Amino acid sequence: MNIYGDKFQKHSDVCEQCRNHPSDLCPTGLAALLESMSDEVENLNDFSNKFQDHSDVCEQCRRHPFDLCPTGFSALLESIPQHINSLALDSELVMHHSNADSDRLAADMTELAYRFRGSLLGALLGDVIGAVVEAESPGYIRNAYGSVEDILAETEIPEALGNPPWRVGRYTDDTQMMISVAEWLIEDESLSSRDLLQRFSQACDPSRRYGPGTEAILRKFPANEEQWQSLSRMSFPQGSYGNGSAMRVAPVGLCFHRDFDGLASASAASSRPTHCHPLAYQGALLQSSAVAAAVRMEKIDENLFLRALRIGLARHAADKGQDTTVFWEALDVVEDGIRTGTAIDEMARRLGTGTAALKSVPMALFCFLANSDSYADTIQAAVFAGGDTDTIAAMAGAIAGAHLGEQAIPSHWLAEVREDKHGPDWFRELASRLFHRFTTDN
Ligand code: R7I
Ligand code: MG
Ligand code: MG
Repeated sequence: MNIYGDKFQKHSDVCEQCRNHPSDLCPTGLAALLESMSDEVENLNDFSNKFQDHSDVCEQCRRHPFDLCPTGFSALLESIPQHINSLALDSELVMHHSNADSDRLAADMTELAYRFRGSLLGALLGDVIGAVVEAESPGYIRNAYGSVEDILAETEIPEALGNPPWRVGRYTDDTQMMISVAEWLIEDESLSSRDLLQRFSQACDPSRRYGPGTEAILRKFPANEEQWQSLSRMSFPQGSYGNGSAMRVAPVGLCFHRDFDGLASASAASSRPTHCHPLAYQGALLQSSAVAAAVRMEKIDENLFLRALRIGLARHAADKGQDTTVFWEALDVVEDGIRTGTAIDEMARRLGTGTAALKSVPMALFCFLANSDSYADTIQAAVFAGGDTDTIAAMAGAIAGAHLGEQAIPSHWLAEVREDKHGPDWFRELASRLFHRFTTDN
C-alpha cells in the first residue's frame, strides 16, 4: 500500500526538501499529502490493531470512517505507525478537533449568533479606535495616550492635505468595504466579483481614507464597467498586494466557517476585483481562515489554530501554484513569538505593521493569539503597536469578536462609535442577516 498517495510520491521525487525531511514538508508537498490523506484514512485500520479492536464494537467508527467517535479517533491516533508523516496527523487532528467544537457550537445557535455579532462589531470598533492613530509610531502613540479610553476621548484630529479634521468615532474604508462584502454574501447567490466591485464603488466615500490603488479602481469603475477585470492592474501591474482585501473579509470567514473549500473560493472572489496579487489573496485567505477557526474553536490552542491556517495556505494557495514561502515564514515568526512570549514591540519590528497584506495580517494574528481570552487586550496590543492601526485592529478585532462573542466587547467603547446611519445596532442587524444566510445554507 502506498500510504502517501501517488500525488505526493510524484512531488517528492522532484522535491529534495520533502524527500529528505518528511516531517517538515514544503507547502506543495503538504498539499499533495493532504489530498491523498482522505483516501488513506480508510486503509489505516489495515495496520492499526487498537483502532481495529475499537471499531469491532463501535458501529459509528465502522460505518463512518470519516466521522469517527472521539474514542475511535484517539485509538486511531495512538496506533498509527510512526512512519506516517507527523504533519499529516496534525492536519487530521486540527480538522477533527475543530469539527468537534463546531458541532457543539452548532447545537448552541445563540452562542453562534453572538459570535457573528462579535466579529462584525469587533472589526468596526477596532477600525474606529485605530483610525485615531493611523500611521503613527508606537512611541508617538504611547506618549500621547495612556489607554484606549484616552484615544476615544479625542473628538477631532487634524487630517492631511487640507482635508477637514477626522471626527473621532467614525469608521474608515475597512468597515465600509466589509459592509459591502457582508451584503454581497447575503444577497448575491452567485458571489460574482463584478457584483462586489459594483457594491464597493456605489458605497465608496473617499473621506474614509481609502488606499490609493483601491480608490482609483472604485473611481474608474462606473465609466469602465465592462473592463472591470483590467482595472485591478491599473495601479500595480501584478495587482495590489495591499491589505485592502484582508481587512474586509471577516464576513466570509463567518459564513463559511464549516466549509473550508467554500471559504477559499469566496475569499478569492472577494479579493479579485481590487487585489489580484497572490500575496493579497493569501492575506485574505489567512484572515478569513482565522475568523473561521476562531468561530469554530471552543478554546484557542495556538498551535492548532496556526496549523489550520497553514493547511488552508497549502491547500488553496500552494496547490494552485502560488509561492507561499513568505507567509509561511511569517507564520513561523508568529508561532515563535507565541511560544517565547515575545513582547508586542519586538513582534511589530519582526512582522511589520504596514499596509501590505504581508506586513499586517501576521501582526493581527499575533495580537489575537497573544490575547485570545480578551477582546480589549487584543485591540490594545494592535493599536499601541503603531503603523496601520485601523486595519490591524479591525482584523484582530474581527477574529477576537468571532471567538469571544459580542459580550466580550466593552460597551463603553462601543458607545463612542459616532455614525448616523451605521451605528452598532445596525451592525447587529447586519450580523443577524448574515447569520440567517449561514443557517439557511447549512
Ligand atoms: O490595499 P488597499 O486597499 O489599502 C488599504 C489600506 C488600509 O490601511 C486602509 O485602512 C487604507 O488606509 O489603506 O490599497 P492599495 O493602494 O491597493 O495598497 C495599499 C498600499 O500597498 C499601496 O499604497 C502601496 O504602498 C502598497 N502596494 C504596492 N506597492 C508596490 N507595488 C500594494 N501593491 C503594491 C505593488 O504591487
Ligand atoms: Mg482604513
Ligand atoms: Mg489602514
